[in-house]
Amino acid sequence: MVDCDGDGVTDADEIAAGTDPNDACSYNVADVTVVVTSTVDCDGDGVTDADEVNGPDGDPTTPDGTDPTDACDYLDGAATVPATSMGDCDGDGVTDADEINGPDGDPTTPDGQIVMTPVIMM
Ligand SMILES: [Ca+2]
Ligand SMILES: [Ca+2]
Ligand SMILES: [Ca+2]
Ligand SMILES: [Ca+2]
Repeated sequence: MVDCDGDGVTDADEIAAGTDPNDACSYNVADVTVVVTSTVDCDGDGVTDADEVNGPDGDPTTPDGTDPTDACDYLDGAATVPATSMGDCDGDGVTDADEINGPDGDPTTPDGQIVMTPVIMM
């Protein structure tokens, strides 16, 4: 049950399905049976395929992940790598890459967001 490219689909299943067992961006999401270990972000939304397919609970067999082939389908705040998608999912004229990455190009820093610090009344 080896999965050489780490996309969560075993080599045997990939060969049977006609996808490339050595290309972590070539697989059918429906064929994922093991935990995704690749570090690629195939759709460019800044969320790795592993995070999208495995989902918050880390189990790829439960359908709580987002679509790793749809740059408009991702969880806010889940981006860990710079987004490369030049699409504009919400149609506001700013590319997804610019929206996700922010001015410094790093999606893990909260630039552009106003962080409210709770005031604790003693
Ligand atoms: Ca594979
Ligand atoms: Ca593959
Ligand atoms: Ca992605
Ligand atoms: Ca996605």
